[in-house]
Amino acid sequence: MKIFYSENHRKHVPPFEVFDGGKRVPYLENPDRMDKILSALGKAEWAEFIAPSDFGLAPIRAAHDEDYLNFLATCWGEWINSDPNVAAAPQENAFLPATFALRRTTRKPTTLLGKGGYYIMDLSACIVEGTYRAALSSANCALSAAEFTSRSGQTAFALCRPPGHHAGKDYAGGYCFINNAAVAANWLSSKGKVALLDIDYHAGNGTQDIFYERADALTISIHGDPQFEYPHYIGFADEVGAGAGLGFHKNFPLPAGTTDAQYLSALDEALNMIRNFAPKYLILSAGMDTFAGDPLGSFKISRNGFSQIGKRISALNFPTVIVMEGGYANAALGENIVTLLEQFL
Ligand code: SP5
Ligand code: ZN
Repeated sequence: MKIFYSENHRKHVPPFEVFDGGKRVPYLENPDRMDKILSALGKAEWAEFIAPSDFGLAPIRAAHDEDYLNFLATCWGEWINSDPNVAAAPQENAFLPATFALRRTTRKPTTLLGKGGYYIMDLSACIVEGTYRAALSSANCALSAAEFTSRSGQTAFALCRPPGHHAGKDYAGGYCFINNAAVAANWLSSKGKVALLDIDYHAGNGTQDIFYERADALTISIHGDPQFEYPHYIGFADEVGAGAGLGFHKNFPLPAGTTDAQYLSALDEALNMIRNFAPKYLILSAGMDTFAGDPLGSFKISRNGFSQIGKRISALNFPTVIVMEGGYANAALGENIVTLLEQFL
């Protein structure tokens, strides 16, 4: 299996994030995640690593707002110039606003911190010097995998970091800046219908946002119920698309403690919807934070559960682009993703 991966993520290492309650904790979405995955894939003789090609900004602009992308591109430079304390200790600092746009006011702010609160939804999308470059490379991994899949009809894995599925048209959040899966899906959509299935523990709010009014892409997310779980404001069962996209989005909010069996029954329903939609391509947003031991999750998915999940998705038999999303139980992360990928060989 072709694995598209870039080392450029290593410069995106925010020194902290802020949890609910204002607690500063070490950044959970860290390069060690990739090291664990690389080490597990290194033992798999089927894994073939390829550096991504540079697709330029056009396919990223096609899924995201231009002013938002300009903000991402210039944020760190402006931040470091705005405060001598940041310039004196850049490694200990991150750009992280503390004031957020109330219900997305239509007035666009002009100051850096104003833009921060307008374009960022939470305190885990910290921007540091290497963030923008890492995010571009991550999107290029997804695009390169999509190109390979469209050319060969074979399944490919985009080993993306940072992840993407919380990033909407014009906002960052939940460790995500550019929505890698959505950029790749939009790129593929010129060649035929695309289904996006999101199995990350958290609702794929960004992907939902980007495709909400489109009928040429079916988006489905299976996740912890936003009634109790992040991202709290989106991912409910009654959100089913709008306008031309009505009926082309589906959320499966599941309770805390969800077991393999409960999960697989929701997955089967999702897979039936995908079969009926009959896409030309499938994009799988593969977050592994449904794992029983994940520090951000509440589900009880086992290693065997991941193999069942992979087996059922793979049985759809669509050319599939698997895109890495979350997963923070680093010690088990490598084996978990390899278990999922093996079902597609
Ligand atoms: C891609 C992805 O999985 N992003 C997830 C971002 C979640 N950020 C919110 C963190 C909320 C922290 N809650 C602490 C729960 C500790 N049990
Ligand atoms: Zn997640």
